[in-house]
Amino acid sequence: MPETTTRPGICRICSAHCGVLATVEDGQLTKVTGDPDNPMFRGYTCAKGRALPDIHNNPDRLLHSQKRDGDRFVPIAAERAMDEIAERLQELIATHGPRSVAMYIGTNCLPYPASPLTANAFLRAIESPMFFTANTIDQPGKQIALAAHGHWLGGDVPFDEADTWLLVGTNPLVSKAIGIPGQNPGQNLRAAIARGMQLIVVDPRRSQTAARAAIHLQPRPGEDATILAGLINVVITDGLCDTEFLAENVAGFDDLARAVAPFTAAYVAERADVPADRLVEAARLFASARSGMVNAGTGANFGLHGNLLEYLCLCLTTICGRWQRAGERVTRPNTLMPAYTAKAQAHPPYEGWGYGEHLRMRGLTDTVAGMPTAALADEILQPGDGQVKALICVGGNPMAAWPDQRKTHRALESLDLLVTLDTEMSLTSRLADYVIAPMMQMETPAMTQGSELIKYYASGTGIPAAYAQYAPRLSDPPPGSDLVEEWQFFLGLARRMGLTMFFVNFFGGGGGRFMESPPVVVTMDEHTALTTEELFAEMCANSRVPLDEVAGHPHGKVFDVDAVVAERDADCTARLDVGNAHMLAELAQVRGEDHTARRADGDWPLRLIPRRHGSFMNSSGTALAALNRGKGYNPTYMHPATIAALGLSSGDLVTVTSPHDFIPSVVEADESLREDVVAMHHAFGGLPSEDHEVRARGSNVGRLIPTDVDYDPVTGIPRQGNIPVRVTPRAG
Ligand SMILES: Nc1nc2c(c(=O)[nH]1)N[C@H]1C(S)=C(S)[C@@H](COP(=O)(O)OP(=O)(O)OC[C@H]3O[C@@H](n4cnc5c(=O)[nH]c(N)nc54)[C@H](O)[C@@H]3O)O[C@H]1N2
Ligand SMILES: Nc1nc2c(c(=O)[nH]1)N[C@H]1C(S)=C(S)[C@@H](COP(=O)(O)OP(=O)(O)OC[C@H]3O[C@@H](n4cnc5c(=O)[nH]c(N)nc54)[C@H](O)[C@@H]3O)O[C@H]1N2
Ligand code: SF4
Ligand SMILES: [Mo]
Repeated sequence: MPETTTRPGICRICSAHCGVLATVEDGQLTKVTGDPDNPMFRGYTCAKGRALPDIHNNPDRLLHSQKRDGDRFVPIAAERAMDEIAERLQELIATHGPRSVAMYIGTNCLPYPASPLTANAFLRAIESPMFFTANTIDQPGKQIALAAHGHWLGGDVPFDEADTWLLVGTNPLVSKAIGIPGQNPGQNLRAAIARGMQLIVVDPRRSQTAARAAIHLQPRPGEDATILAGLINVVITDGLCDTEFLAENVAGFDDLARAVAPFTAAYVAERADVPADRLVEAARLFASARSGMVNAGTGANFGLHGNLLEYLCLCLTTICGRWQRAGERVTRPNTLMPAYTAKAQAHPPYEGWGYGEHLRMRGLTDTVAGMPTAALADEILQPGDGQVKALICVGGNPMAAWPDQRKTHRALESLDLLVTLDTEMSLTSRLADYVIAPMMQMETPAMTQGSELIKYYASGTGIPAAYAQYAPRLSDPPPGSDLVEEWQFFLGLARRMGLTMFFVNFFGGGGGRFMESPPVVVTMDEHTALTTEELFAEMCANSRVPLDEVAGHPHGKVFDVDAVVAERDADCTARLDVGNAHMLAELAQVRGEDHTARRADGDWPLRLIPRRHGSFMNSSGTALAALNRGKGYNPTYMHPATIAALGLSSGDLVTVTSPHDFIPSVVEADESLREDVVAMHHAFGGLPSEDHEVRARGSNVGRLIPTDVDYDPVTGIPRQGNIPVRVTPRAG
């Protein structure tokens, strides 16, 4: 008789970290469903979570690490691969110095909290500053803006009590990422609307979220900073600010008021192509409500000026006084993170960029958002002192996700050593010298600490309750496989290289900055013999609720944490800054742009914008039949009128051309879009030589994006949205 068990687990494909039920037969995961006994999710999952058995048992999954042998790959024992990689790294460091070794952490570190931290400890142990993450090609403006504005130590206002909310270029019903709490966002929004919440959404597409809004502004893409400045201007001129909050806690208000004054409703309406009266109505609705915040997503961040846009979102929240006050409950109390005292006061602005390691191009530096990933390909390609010769990629897919795919291709091919840690032969792994096959999801222990942590990096994220869950390993690695846990791979390298690593929990800007208790430091050297379970225990050593206690509630628990925002310290003089000179100078620059000239460009009549797919997490799952249901490509969504005007039909093959490059694609009608906009999901497609497979695997949006033409001078993020394009018929 096969042994079958069904136990609670945690899906960690996205940051929602849904509590699920996992059925395991003879060690193998066979079914994942929602967990009705989980108090936070109450049975909720999405298609991706329910596909976890197909993801684990995917026939394309790597069961052994791989080593390049000419044009093909041969299996290699993980321990042997570590021997060889350690030796190659030592040679490179001896010849070219530690800076020649870079690390890139992608989205699939999220499921494994120890993985990015150990990767970071390893890089510090070899004394290389070249630690990059997907964050700087995501929304680095969030951390840059927080540095310029400061943090409110009382935390966010709760979504479940607010009567309005403003969402700009984000679609949390699908992405679960921000604004509407991602723990069953559909239910959270339904309950809010039933309670009377008036949602305001700014999106060039009538997204699933926009369709539920009381006011949907459907502007030209890339005008979000303009729109936010316009909204702030209305709030100020209508006298709708929280003057008491401003007087006590805010600096720079007069500068802000002066800077937004030229953004009159008429100007913004004409420039962004939204009705002026709706803009004014949105501002009044937002500011005269009792409670509610502003959150922006990738759509708004990708159109250049992401730092400014995020800063203006904070400014609008702040001038309306929309932060939790003394005596109110703490919206996101820590549970598996250390307890802290939320206070009704500002943490002052701090240095956000311009320090630390300097890149060799475009004047870029380290920042609170991390190192500028959009320049890493250049760091690999540009000869000279400090050139990057080796890259270790953990749970990321540069060939699918980085801007300028052709440049990325040249860069990765020119490396002396490319190592990926990936569950399959991803596009990037196909260029690697070694591919390390890791254990995945249910084969490793899980906890919700990471999902708690993200609130420090962006308001509107994180778990909105004292909720935590721990799940042990639920399934076995596939029979006959040789898989490592990612953090153990780095420990294996360190051991071979004679390094001592200092593993630090909550390193970096957001997390570390606000911890009252010192961060957990675990020293790892050749004598370290830890299990992941033991490492998790260390990581939770100073948690508010002990990990053991959390583990005693296998379905997860909302703990009875009575956290209330404290009064401000008597000696506190800190203020939030809404008049940051850098940001307001950028706003003046935006106002000075000749936007009509930019728009009336006959060569590029359309703008390409990003959007997430409900069934895939970026490139993950796109090739899996259980998720793509026979449609493994990313179409070019266009309004039917635009398709007709171009003499095309839905399903036609087209070429999408930007000023930088071109890709093939397949047209698909989508009435939810503006007629001057097309939308595509990113992280699809093959290598540049595989365009003929467009109907099977789609094409790569990143190829249309140059990294050195339109980019943010602080974070290096290029214009990844609002991309000027034209769409033309293509034979074949
Ligand atoms: N044009 C354009 N570019 C973009 C974006 C966009 O919208 N448009 N979005 C940007 C954003 S927001 C982000 S976050 C980045 C994403 O950039 P990346 O994180 O680099 O890309 P992903 O596709 O998420 O890479 C995930 C990789 O993890 C692998 N994987 C899956 N499961 C596991 C696992 O359990 N363990 C390990 N080790 N690996 C696993 C997958 O096979 C895949 O290769 O892309 C950015 N680039
Ligand atoms: N199902 C699923 N969930 C995911 C992911 C996934 O791939 N699939 N990826 C995860 C990752 S890495 C991230 S970073 C988050 C991202 O989460 P979100 O930022 O919420 O991403 P989207 O769901 O694409 O929503 C972006 C919205 O911006 C709109 N938009 C595009 N251009 C503009 C513009 O110029 N201005 C404005 N105002 N709006 C614009 C698009 O139409 C779209 O509706 O999602 C995460 N969750
Ligand atoms: S919403 Fe995210 S965490 Fe929840 S089941 Fe879907 S992919 Fe997994
Ligand atoms: Mo992302």
